[in-house]
Amino acid sequence: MLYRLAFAAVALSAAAACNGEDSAAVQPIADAPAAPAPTPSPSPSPSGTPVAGTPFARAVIADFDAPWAMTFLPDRRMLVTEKKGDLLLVAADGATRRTIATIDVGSAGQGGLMDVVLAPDFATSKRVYFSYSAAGQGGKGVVLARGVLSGDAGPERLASIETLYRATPLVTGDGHYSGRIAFSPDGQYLFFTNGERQKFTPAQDKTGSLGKVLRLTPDGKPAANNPLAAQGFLPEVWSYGHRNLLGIAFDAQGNLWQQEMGPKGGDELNLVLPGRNYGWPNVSNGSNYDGSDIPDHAPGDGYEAPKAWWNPVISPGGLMIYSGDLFPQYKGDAFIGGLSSQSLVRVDLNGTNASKGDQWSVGARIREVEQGPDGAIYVLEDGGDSQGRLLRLTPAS
Ligand SMILES: [Ca+2]
Ligand SMILES: [Ca+2]
Repeated sequence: MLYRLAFAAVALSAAAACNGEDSAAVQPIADAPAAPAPTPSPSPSPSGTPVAGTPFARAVIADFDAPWAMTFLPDRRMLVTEKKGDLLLVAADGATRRTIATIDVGSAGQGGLMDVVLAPDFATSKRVYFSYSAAGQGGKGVVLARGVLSGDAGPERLASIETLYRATPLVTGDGHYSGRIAFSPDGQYLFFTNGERQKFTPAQDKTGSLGKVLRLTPDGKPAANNPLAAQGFLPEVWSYGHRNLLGIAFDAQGNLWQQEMGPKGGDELNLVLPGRNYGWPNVSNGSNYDGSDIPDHAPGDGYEAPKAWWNPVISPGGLMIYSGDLFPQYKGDAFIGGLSSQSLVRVDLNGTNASKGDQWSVGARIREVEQGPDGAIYVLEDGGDSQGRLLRLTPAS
């Protein structure tokens, strides 16, 4: 029960009923009281410090300047994005790093260099996909791009960078870009999230990509036979009625899951089904920031309801579905990084259903959750506009 009490304290003190995407309040994780000397263990290493109230031991791997996302290379090195535009190639132990690309991003507000994922055929293609915010005529929008990790002629760098897709329309402001990327298990499709840019109604607008999940080819073109084109939507749209989608991932059964930030309350974990309308801004289990009500999701309203939702909010910042062996009890579960809630959240996935599991207070805004090749859980602290750490979580005992 300790973690529940700890979380309750955080929720009360941090007014966590509002989503904290805009908040820059950052508290580093305090080191736990002096731990006994670590007993040698063959794997994994390094051993960590127990985190009170959680089943985890924590090792600090590295820190970064406002990190946003990460992924692992087959050789266990890591790619990490920093919001201001640097893409870093980081040694597996975190000790060394190299900037392999600097992207010209509009890093104001929530904009910046955002997600990074490997191509399904990375072993041969060396392709790396990423997203960022960029300005153009009429405003700003999220962009999908890719490059090739090249080290043939000296130090590794990201070469042959090409823009694949640009959200439309460009609008003012610096919020709710989303920009998360997931490939389908067969590698044929790229799912790309476009947030509604804090403009509400674009999520229901057929003529734009905002507030949508898109299904693209790996070249960034609309995939064939998407479900809403016949109804007049853009041909790349897979589902709509979304708000700010900061996590998207497939589970081992091939189900696609997506998390999004609700307004004042109403954060959602959704099962993404083709052609469905997820309701924003017409329905939400939260309410508007000005206090006005929004009708809740309700049976028969025509909108796809979330499989799990949160009030007070957790401010979901990153999504990972665990498939490793280091935490056998969590295999198949979803892990969500909480921003304003400063927590790591676990959700039980059972087929196409989900139920809330644990919410561990960790004392820092969590932007990204990733599974390591060793089965450890890696989290990136958000850092606001300053330093955020990469932490490696292993079983506490
Ligand atoms: Ca990632
Ligand atoms: Ca919804």
